[in-house]
Amino acid sequence: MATIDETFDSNVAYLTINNPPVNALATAIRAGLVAAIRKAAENPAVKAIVIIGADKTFVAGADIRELGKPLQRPFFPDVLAAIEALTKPVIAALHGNALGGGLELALACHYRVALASVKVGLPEVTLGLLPGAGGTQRLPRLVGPAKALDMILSGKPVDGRAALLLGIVDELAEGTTGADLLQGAQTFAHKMLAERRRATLVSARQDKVSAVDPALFEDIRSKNAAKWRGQLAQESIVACVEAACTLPFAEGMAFERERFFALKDSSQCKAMRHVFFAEREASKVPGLPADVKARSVRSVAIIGAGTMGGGIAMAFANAGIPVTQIELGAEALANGRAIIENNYATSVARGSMSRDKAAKALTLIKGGTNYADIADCDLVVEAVFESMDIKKAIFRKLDAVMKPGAILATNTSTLDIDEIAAATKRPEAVIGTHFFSPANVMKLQENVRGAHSSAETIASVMSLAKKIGKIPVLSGNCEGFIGNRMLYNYVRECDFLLEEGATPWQVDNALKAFGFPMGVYLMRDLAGLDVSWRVRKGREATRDMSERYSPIADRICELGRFGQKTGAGYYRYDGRTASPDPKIEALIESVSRDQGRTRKPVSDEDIVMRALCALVNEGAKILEEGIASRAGDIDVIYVNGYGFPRYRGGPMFFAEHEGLATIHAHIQRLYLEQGQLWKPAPLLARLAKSGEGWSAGAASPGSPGRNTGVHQAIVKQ
Ligand code: 3H9
Repeated sequence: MATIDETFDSNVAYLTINNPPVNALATAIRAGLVAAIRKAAENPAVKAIVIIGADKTFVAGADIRELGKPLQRPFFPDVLAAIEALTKPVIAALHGNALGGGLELALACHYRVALASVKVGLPEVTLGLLPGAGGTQRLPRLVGPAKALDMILSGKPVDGRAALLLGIVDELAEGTTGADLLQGAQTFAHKMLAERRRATLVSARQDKVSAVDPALFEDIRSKNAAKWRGQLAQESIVACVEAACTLPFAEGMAFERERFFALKDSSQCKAMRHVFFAEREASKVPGLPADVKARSVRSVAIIGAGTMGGGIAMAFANAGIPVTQIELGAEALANGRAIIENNYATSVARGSMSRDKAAKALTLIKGGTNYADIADCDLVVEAVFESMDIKKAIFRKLDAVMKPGAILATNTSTLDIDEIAAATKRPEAVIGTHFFSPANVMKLQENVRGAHSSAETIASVMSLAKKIGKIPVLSGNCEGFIGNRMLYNYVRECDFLLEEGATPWQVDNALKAFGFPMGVYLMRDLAGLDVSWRVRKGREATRDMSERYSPIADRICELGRFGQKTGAGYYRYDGRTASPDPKIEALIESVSRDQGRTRKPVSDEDIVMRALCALVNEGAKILEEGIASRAGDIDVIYVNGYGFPRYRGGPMFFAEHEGLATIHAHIQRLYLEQGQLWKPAPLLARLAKSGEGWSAGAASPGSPGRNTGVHQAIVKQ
């Protein structure tokens, strides 16, 4: 129940916002606030008002679910105007999160008292929005337009101490609990009353927003033009903060309101709200018994101190979990350690991590060469070279030494979890934990359940991923799992487009214009072309020769061009700067000639649609097979692991937004033109006909192991 709980104690009314879990400002809360404020205003015994959040937090903002519908009265800016207009002092007491509308509410109060641990910020930009209840008008008046822009454009919160220094809060309360905060707010309220102090309303302050050099806004616009291309919220945020510096408060509010509504109703905001909820839903596994408990993981071992092993070790150490890395010899360990040290030094130099935190994390990472040293660890993650034989040998050893109850995880990005698990006598403890590079930075963790992974093992890795700040998604077991299986199709079609008339730079630019941070070919050059070449050579004997295959990547590797690290790949490089290479254009043209193809101009729209339809068609198969539980899981993987623009919501959201019938018609056309590889996924065909969305087509939730059953059928094909 969303309520405002009202209590009264020696001249002060306490209004407690109670709407678990995050005290979002739903309609009932806004209405409750208006009523409670009116009552307190009319009660002569009340001399001051404290607004506080129930339980562990103030307010995480507007109720995001309500943003998808027409907004209901009382409108939020009106509620805030009523609070600001009160003649009795109103004190916001902040703990936990004071985000978005939560901070806007606090800024409309006359004073702010906070715990040092509070997080205050305006993260609306992460939802494709701007603060729509005065945040763009009040915050610049408190902290100046430059800092306000920094906070609103990044969406990043600051803690209580930083907020105090910035002038966002007036005083920090001693202690760490909600009770401490209440005590602090009470003391503050009595001090205000005793001193008969009158606060200056934030909306009335002009010192920080008058005579601001307009160059500030032009600078920000021009510096970020490339980064913001295609996105709507950022430019509107700059315009609103500029309005705070040029217009009277009331006019600035009206300007903000107009821009807020334009964004709220945009497809970008809808896409980002979809991703927000999909990210939270992804960690909930359908079909897991309700009473299953995640095991507590207090120590982790990593097999392999290469790039992935090192990144994974850092991810655990950053969350305070001790890690032991195992390598074959002292030299490999020392090399791995040096890379980790260097990575931490870079983070400290960039200011993204404090020196203390980096030093502490480093002390948590140890190395060794003896498996016996890790026998007592709660979890071991194997992160070695992608070779089934090597992985099986490692899992045999792990099975022999690890204590009963330990979780045995593999970081494989493609290999069969069941085959790896079969090398042990405890397949129920084996699971995939697919991290993305750099593993200490990338948020996605694609966990892969095998046929025998126990519910406890699954629950444990899903919960642990959240503890270390990752976004976990559970995949079934098939080649490439969700992410790489789809990527394979996407890359394949881009290669075919090269043969048909496009160039790598045209493909890359078209995908970048769609919103990917990097096109396919720059990405492949950066990752290195040699590894996948080796994989392709390994599969050559079993490849289906009747299927279309592009030899372009192989031909480039045959020239010793392995990407950026060799100074040449699809592009040629001057340091890290890539430029188109006529030699590659000639090579592609010769491949087209060899195949007897007449090259034709390909439009950027065709490139994007073909690449995206390749993702969607495979995504639909993955959904129907139950490899993914929900379309949203696929979107979460693509947004957080593959650079799919968040403001487009992920490939499955994109398809639904375009209309599944439209996407199906496009794929059907490609099927007629290109053949079997484009056979429309049966689920897509069905939904296109019925007019339903993806939610009508996901495989019904089953018990753990359901997906692997599907996988076995795939492997046999
Ligand atoms: C806004 O304020 C607009 C205004 O400027 C203008 C208005 C006119 N609404 O993340 P968690 C749910 S826009 C509804 O797992 P954590 C969430 O879905 C808003 N629901 O916890 C989840 O539900 P479930 C600006 C919300 O501890 C549960 O709460 N504010 C909201 O890891 C727990 O969430 C933001 O963008 C919400 N506002 O992190 C802040 N927030 O249990 C958005 C959360 O069913 N929120 N839920 O899966 C966050 O960043 C994080 O949730 C927070 C807690 C840091 C608060």
